[in-house]
Amino acid sequence: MEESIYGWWLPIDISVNGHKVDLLIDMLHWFMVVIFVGWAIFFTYCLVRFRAREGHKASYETIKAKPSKYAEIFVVIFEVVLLFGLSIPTFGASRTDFPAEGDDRVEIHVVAEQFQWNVHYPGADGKFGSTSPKLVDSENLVGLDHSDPAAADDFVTAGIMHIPVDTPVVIRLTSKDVIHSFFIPIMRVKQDAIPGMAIPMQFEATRVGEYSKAIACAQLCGNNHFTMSGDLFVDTQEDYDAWLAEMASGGDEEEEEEEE
Ligand SMILES: [Cu+2]
Repeated sequence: MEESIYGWWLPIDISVNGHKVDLLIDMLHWFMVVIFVGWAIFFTYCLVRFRAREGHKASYETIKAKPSKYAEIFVVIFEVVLLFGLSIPTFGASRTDFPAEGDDRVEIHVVAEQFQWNVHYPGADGKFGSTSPKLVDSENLVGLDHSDPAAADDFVTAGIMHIPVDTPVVIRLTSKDVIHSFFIPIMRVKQDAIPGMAIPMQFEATRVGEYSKAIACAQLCGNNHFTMSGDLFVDTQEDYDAWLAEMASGGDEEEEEEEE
């Protein structure tokens, strides 16, 4: 919590794929700077060069010069390179190339509600207990079915997410009520949480730390939308295992959890 995660430019990046997103953002902004400055100079030049003067008559012929054609071809090529060279591969890396089940990965279910992120962990057995909307109440935040043996060691935190460092994390995201958007700027990931859909997303943290309010809701979801944040803890594998064990055995008071 010591470290400020938002600087004057982009937030700190502690994810494996984040630098590609940053490269795209940087390139697009520099491209816009070049175009803006270029057009501003050309516009100013035209205002002076073609101002109304005695003895000059306006011509409505379009320009035949080559430079404008070259500039347009350059813009098209640049945008094709951005799209196929950077955007689509980046999107693919973070949205479609999921680590297979059984691989070294951590799976966590996130259930959004007004105005809180409920984070459901499968416990030591690695199996998520079944859930049902009918079982949701103020105690049972995700509607865990306690008659399911797989649910016995499951636990749920509210607004607190622990993940291990250097391990792919797969989130299955859904919502209890309205559309929310699970946004972790320092991981460069954002995904809408939609009622009735379980949407997978993934990221991998590269740096251990406690990141206060690192999880935000990026979809205006009601009056207290602005309070809908969560703390992210990126732990070493040992710390993560210790936290899981602690939570499975009842946890501490600060963190809400489900017990049988
Ligand atoms: Cu929200």
